[in-house]
Amino acid sequence: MRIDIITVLPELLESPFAHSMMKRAQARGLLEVHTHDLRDHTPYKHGQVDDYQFGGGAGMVMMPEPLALVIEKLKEERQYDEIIFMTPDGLQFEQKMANKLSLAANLIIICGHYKGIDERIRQHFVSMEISIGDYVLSGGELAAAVVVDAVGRLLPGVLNDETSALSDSYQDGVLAPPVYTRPADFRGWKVPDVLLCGDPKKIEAWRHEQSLQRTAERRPGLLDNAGQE
Ligand code: 6GU
Repeated sequence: MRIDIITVLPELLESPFAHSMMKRAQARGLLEVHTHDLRDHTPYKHGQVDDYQFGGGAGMVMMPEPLALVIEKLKEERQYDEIIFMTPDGLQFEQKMANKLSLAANLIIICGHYKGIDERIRQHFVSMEISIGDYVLSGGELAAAVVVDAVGRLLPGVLNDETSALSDSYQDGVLAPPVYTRPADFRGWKVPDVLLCGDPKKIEAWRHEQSLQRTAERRPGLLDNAGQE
């Protein structure tokens, strides 16, 4: 998969993909992340990429021309499955969306700043708008990093234990069960006996029950949708 990220703050996107799983995904040739500094593509002087909004009001808006130029240049080079705009008024990002996006070959992600981007770019270029939650970030970069991480780890071959993505919280619509490691007795706080019993069926049953219990307590709404799709 190839992901092209358009941003005014490319530095913000260096570290998130330089470590751990995302680093491995790229080293294995399974994921390519390319960031594009919008200021390198603007036809305006002094790297200008934003301007006052028509009709007045506080806050700058990202101009359409620089964005259109980068997007068009990328589209000449390959076909994109989605052109995504990161915005707090987008569709709420969730695991199902990550699963779907992980099947794409090429994605463009546009990071918004200031008051947002000129509406005409959304109308004529953007195919999908994503928000990562009901709060406002100062720009789309951190949100884009969240999406790339969630999608990138699902690419076949990225996880060492192929089954482990399947047992993630949310993957079957329920939260993951609690996990323990050594020592079995830590300050008198003991690991549940069942995990030490050696019977995989019993352990699986316990984990399933814990998942359901945890989901019922913390996110009861998830159970209404569990098992669908
Ligand atoms: Cl995608 N962008 C910004 N700026 N804020 C957000 C967001 C995105 N998702 C939640 N808050």
